Amino acid sequence: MLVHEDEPFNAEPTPKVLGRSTLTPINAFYSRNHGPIPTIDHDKWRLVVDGLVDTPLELSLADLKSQFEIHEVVATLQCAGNRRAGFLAVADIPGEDPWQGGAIGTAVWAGARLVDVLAAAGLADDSADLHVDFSAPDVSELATPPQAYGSSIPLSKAMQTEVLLAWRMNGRDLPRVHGAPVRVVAPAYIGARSVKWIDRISVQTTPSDNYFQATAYRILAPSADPDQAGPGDGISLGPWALNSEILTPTDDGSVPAGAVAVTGYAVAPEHRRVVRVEVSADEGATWHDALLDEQPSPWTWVHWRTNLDLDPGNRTLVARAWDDTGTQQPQEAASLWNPKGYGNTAWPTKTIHVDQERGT
Ligand SMILES: Nc1nc2c(c(=O)[nH]1)N[C@H]1C(S)=C(S)[C@@H](COP(=O)(O)O)O[C@H]1N2
Ligand SMILES: [Mo]
Repeated sequence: MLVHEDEPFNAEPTPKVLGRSTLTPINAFYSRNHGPIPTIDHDKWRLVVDGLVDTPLELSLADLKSQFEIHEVVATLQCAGNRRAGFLAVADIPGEDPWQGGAIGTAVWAGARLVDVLAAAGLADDSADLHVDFSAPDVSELATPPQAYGSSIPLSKAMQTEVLLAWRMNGRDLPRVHGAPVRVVAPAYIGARSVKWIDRISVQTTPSDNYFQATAYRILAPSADPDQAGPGDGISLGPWALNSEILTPTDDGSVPAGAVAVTGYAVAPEHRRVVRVEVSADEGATWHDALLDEQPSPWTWVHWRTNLDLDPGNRTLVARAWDDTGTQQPQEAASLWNPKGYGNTAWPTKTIHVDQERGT
């Protein structure tokens, strides 16, 4: 793992490791934290469900596991800061980790559906324009003022069957660093909404007023001073946008001339599919279709691969993904740059050295 920070712990796998499998092993799954990882006594843990519901609940872990049907969802989590490193050539982003393309991973999550828990709490009007607020106990000193982590999703998303209160990951009990005993999994939304160590769910008329919803995880205007940003500034992030990354070869890597294997991943926005990924070795003059691996579920990335016949020399590889609305990624990171460095979905590029073929 490439560790960006020890405290709070922030780390991502290397591209090679991430590219090894469609399902990311737990020990290769990125970890994104805003404060210390809490130690929670699973016997004492309670989940409160309150707000605009008829019958507020207080559930123990045993209650949650016994009163609700367990469901499995194979889903990708991706941090809004994934690929931020690609913004740094445009302009510096102080105070934020320079994530490469590894702030993303795919796991088999299992737990109760959020919609089932809301129904048990007697959610009155599931069609109303409401928000589901998530609270956690980990206190972040990075927030202004320092506060426990929280965020929210619209009720319309919370009602969807893919949104889980998960206590299992890849067939094992959810690890502490990934939110044990229970975390939210909100597929196709920025990772910040998949609140770990959740202890309270509240249905309310407004989005969370937590720092990490109201002030952070927003696209500020390029000219804005992030230190002056306050609640409501910029564009609040929820669903993510079409994105892709080249995993191999790696930047500055050397490969022998001939057939060079190029691999990576692509993710589509919710309710869309990645239908084409192209790779170019001549700055987009010509493109080669990559083969798409099987996608385990509509809520995951797709891995892709192709071989390019490359002569010796320095080459820049470029990739771009298309979804089933005919949309493809923006070309330039400069066109997306924002002061907190969220949502870099520009064409990924890798500069490589193609050596003489062995034996020539
Ligand atoms: N309680 C809590 N939940 C949290 C966070 C956090 O710091 N505290 N980080 C969020 C962010 S920004 C991301 S990208 C994901 C990362 O989940 P992971 O560490 O399991 O990969 O958790 C989200 N949930
Ligand atoms: Mo994140």
